[in-house]
Amino acid sequence: MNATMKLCTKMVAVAWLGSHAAAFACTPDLAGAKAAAKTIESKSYALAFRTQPEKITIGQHFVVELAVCAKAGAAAPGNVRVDAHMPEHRHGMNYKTTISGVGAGKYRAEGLMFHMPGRWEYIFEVRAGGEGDAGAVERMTTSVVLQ
Ligand SMILES: [Cu+2]
Repeated sequence: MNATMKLCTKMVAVAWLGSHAAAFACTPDLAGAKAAAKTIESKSYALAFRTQPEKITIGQHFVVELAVCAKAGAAAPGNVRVDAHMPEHRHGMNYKTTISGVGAGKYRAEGLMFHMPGRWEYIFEVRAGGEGDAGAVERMTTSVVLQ
């Protein structure tokens, strides 16, 4: 496929998504966790996550379980990154997280720790895999206040 054709395909995909995105949003499946999971969206992806334990304790490691799905016409997620920071304090966490795929669009991130009270913002980055927009990164954020 030459560059011009590629560009055309992309423009068609974007136009189509623009008019149908809301009706065709996917539902990320975190089995058995619907009630506790929080769902956020970007242009191409929907992501649901929950923490383990559900209530985060300051200074205690916790796990984030998440599920990602591509909306209609979007490239499948290639890989996912999870990070968190305190926007008002301009610092991140003191530990690096590790994330592993656990099958069917599900991931498990370990080693997160919020070491002080205040507003923490999760940053989820989904990198497109496969064809089409492969390599494009979309970022989703949501925050939680710890007391
Ligand atoms: Cu801080």
